[in-house]
Amino acid sequence: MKGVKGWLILWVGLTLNLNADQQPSEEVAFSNAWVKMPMPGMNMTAGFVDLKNLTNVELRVTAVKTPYSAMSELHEMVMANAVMQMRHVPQGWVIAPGATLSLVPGGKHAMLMGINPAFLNQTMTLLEFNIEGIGWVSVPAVIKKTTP
Ligand SMILES: [Cu+2]
Repeated sequence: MKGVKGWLILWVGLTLNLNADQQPSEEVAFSNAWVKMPMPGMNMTAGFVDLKNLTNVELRVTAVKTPYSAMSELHEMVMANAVMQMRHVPQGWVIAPGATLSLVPGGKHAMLMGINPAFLNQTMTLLEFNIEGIGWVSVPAVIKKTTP
């Protein structure tokens, strides 16, 4: 948990406006967007969504962010030495034309770190994804206390 205090300080003075960054997109369709409420005492969590490519070309998701996480990364779960491990995927993921990228518990996910304490009082947030050649697109995401 090194650096947590530094992240908290970064949040001081920031104004959170859930609507400011919203960019409706004709290139992608979102569904099932949600973010897990962090476990008590933790300041990291994960976000999930289905992201469909509505275009006729490949799209690459290259980054994720939210209004409440100081640092956010694209992660996936992989088996290494018979143990499930979480890995950062800096190159992101390609979505074929018409295909859907699913971020789900136990699989690919948006790793959200340095969670602003104000997040704990919210019921909604935004998941924002950077798509190569398009820019940032975002979807409102329900905050849930447990995995459904
Ligand atoms: Cu992760």
